[in-house]
Amino acid sequence: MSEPWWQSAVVYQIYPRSFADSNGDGIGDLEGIRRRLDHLSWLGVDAIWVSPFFRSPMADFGYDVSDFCDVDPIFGDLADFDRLLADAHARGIRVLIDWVPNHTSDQHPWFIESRSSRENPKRGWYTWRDPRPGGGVPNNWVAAFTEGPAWTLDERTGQYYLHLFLAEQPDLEWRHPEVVAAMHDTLRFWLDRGVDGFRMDVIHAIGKDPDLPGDPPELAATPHSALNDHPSTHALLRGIRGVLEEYDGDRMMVGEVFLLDTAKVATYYGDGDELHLAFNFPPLFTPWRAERWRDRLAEVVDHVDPRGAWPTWVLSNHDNRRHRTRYRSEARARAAAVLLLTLRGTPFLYAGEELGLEDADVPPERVVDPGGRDGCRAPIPWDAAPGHGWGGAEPWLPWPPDPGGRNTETLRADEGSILHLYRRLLALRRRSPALQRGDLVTLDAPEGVLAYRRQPVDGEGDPVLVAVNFTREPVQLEVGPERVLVASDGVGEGEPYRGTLAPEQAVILG
Ligand code: ISL
Ligand code: CA
Repeated sequence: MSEPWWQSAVVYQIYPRSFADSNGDGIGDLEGIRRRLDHLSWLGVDAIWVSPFFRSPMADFGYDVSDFCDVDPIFGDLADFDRLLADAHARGIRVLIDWVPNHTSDQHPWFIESRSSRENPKRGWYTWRDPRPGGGVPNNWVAAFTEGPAWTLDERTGQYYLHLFLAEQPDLEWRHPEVVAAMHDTLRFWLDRGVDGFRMDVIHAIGKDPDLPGDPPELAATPHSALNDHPSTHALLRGIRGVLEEYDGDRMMVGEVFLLDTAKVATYYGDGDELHLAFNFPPLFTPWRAERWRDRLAEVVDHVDPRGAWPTWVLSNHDNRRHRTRYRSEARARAAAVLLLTLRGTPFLYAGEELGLEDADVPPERVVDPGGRDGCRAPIPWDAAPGHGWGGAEPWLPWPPDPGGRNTETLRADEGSILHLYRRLLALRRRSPALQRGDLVTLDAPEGVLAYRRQPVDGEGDPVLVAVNFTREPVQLEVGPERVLVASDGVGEGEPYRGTLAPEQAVILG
């Protein structure tokens, strides 16, 4: 039996506003993505995940959806989506879209109806509660971004509605069977169009404790979305999985489980009947230290592997500072790329990391995101010319640092660039069964070094050895007669390994 495609795939996240603009309005769009597919083919990614492009008032830049089954005009239309999908598929690139099941926009027709009166048939599609006796919010849950209450009073009907994010993002009530049916239909809409699957936004939050118990006082400042872990979500996920299984062709779902605890994240794989993949975010918040990374690997071995589940790895996304910024040097970003692309599991790249982009420095007057996540969403520079491939208008956010040097065109012309390193890593992965699906065995290594062997599972292909020097010193590491397949700094590639790792160098040997 052949293994599912998403286990050996490398997925590339595209934040559509920031990727490529086709009509010169300064905002990226679907046609812009389509025109840049050659870059992704050249790089060698297997799949793209496109962050939301649905109709939206953009209070949370598309994570507030007012129509799950249409494209927002700022991004194009359904025909643009169909063309993007067809052209991606023609290049062998799968397409995942971003499904936002926890909440809608407050401008979604469902919510407009729901809030119109207590008797409205859609009242129960959202979570409405009376004020507490004597007035006040129903519980102490805190919303993300604002750090204010997760409740807003609707004056007209005198009840509060729940929103784990902005007040413009009311939470759907997944205990209501009509919500389940309506949301399943939104999946079918896109599955019918041919998408390969979904990234599912804050999926761990869709089921809530019906009693809405308050969060413990010591966690009262933490957004409830980072704490919600109610058992009812698991049955909901099995229902969602069932919808995907109505379709042929290995459709998949990767869930954003924003619980910073790998043991909890692992439960969302269920018994092979919930998520195919779950994002595990503790590594994304892990500093550049060998011991800390060793712990992260061990947590996956302890909690994900025993379920027969397949891990994921991610270092950057549209919600957090890029790892190039967090790790503060290109040498580390390069070594981190070797790590990310050689661990056991499915790696997720965030557009621009292959260019070694840093977050933009966004002056206060240009900050537009209520969560302050603008820096990592800076536009991708495509060439060295002043508009960097974005046509005329000033893009919606400032450029990242050094767009004249750090752009796709300039780095493609430089074989020593980080962009070429990513390409060589992807090419090696693609021809190495050990890297794609092999077991991972951690090896003894000097302090500050992480070393592991990737061992082919069924004797298919050769094992490879990976060593990452997290320190600023050269380190001796004896591993027998091996050849350097890839080095993060390019030094010595194709030559025999000499037994020394340069400072902050990572190598793949085989
Ligand atoms: O963004 C965060 C911290 O800066 C996270 O806590 C984030 O709220 C969490 O990862 C959930 O994120 C997802 O849902 C949000 C949306 O704003 C994010 O962009 C999305 O990735 C609400 O839909
Ligand atoms: Ca545009």
